[in-house]
Amino acid sequence: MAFDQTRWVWRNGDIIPWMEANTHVSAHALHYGSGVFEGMRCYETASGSAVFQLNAHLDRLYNSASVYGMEIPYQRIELAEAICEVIERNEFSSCYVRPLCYYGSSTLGVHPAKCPVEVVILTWPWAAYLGTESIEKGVRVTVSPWLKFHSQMMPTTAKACGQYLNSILAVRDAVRRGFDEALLLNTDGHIAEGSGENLFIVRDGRLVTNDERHSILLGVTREVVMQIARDLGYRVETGALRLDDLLNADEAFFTGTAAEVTPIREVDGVTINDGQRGPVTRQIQEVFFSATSGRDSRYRHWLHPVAQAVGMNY
Ligand code: PPE
Repeated sequence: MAFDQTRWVWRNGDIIPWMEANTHVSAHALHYGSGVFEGMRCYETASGSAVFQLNAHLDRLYNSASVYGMEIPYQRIELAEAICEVIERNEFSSCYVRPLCYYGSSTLGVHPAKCPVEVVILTWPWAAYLGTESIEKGVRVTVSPWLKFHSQMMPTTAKACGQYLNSILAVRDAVRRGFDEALLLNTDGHIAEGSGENLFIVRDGRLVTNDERHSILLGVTREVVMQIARDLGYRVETGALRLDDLLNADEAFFTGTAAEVTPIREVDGVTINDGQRGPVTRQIQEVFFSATSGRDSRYRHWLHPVAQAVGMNY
C-alpha cells in the first residue's frame, strides 16, 4: 500500500495517526466529489528537504476552492506550515504531498449549504508516476474515446475531486487496452491533456503546449518547464495542439507533479520520431531535476525548505 510508511496525517489543525484519519460516510464529498486538492512533491536537497513550488500549489488550491464557493478555514501560512510539519513528523526526506479540502457532514442536498469544510494533508513516498523506466524510455499512450470535459461544464483549471472521474474513465480504458496513459481530446477535437499530465511537443527546436482555452489544468510543472525551456534558449509557444502535430513531432513529453517530465514514445502504435527520448526532452529533464534537487542555484527560489517553515513568506 502507498501509505505503509505514513504514520501521521494533518487534519483540521491537528497531527493525528494515519489510522485515525477517517471521515464519516455522510460526508458530502464522498457522495458528490465536492472537494478540491493539490499534489506537490517534496524533494531531498543538500540543505534538507524542500517542497517544490509550494506557493504556486497553494495559489491553485485557494483558486480551486473559490471556484466552488468553498471557504478554506485556514490561512495560507497555516497550511504551508502544516505541510512542512506533517512531512517532518513522518520523517520523509522526499514524498508526495496531498492537501485536500472537502465538504463534510451536514446535509446531502446537492447544495453543500452548511457542510463544514474539512482540511487534511496526506504525505507518502511516491516514485515515478508512470514507472521508473518511463523517465528514460518514455511511455505509450492512446487517444481516449472519452473527451475532456469543457470548461463551461466545470472549469478545467480548478483541481476538484469529482472532475477526476473523467480522468479515471480515460486511464482505465487506456490501461485495459495495454497502454501506459490516456490522452484526452477536447470537445473541439484538439488535444487537451493526459489523465493527470500536461503535454508538450518539440518541433524544429521550438516547444509548443496548449493552454486554458483547450480544457486543461494549468499545471505547475508546465509553467516550470516553459521557464526552463526559455532559459535554455528555446522558443515556447502556446496554442491549440492537433493530433497530427503530436504524431509528426520531433519529440513529445508529459509534465506533471507526479509524472515530472516523462517522454512519450508512441501514440496508438505510431512512434514519435525514432521512439527514443529526444535531446531536448533530455536536456529539460536534466535541468528540471537539478532544480528539484536544489543543485541549480537559478531555481532555488522554487524550493521551500521544510525545516525553516516558520517565518517564511507565503
Ligand atoms: N492535468 C491534470 C488533469 C492533472 O491531474 C495534473 C496533475 C496536471 C495536468 C499537471 O499539473 P501539475 O502537477 O500542477 O504540473 N496530476 C497529478 C497526478 C495525480 C492526480 O491525478 O491527481 C499530479 O501530478 O500530482
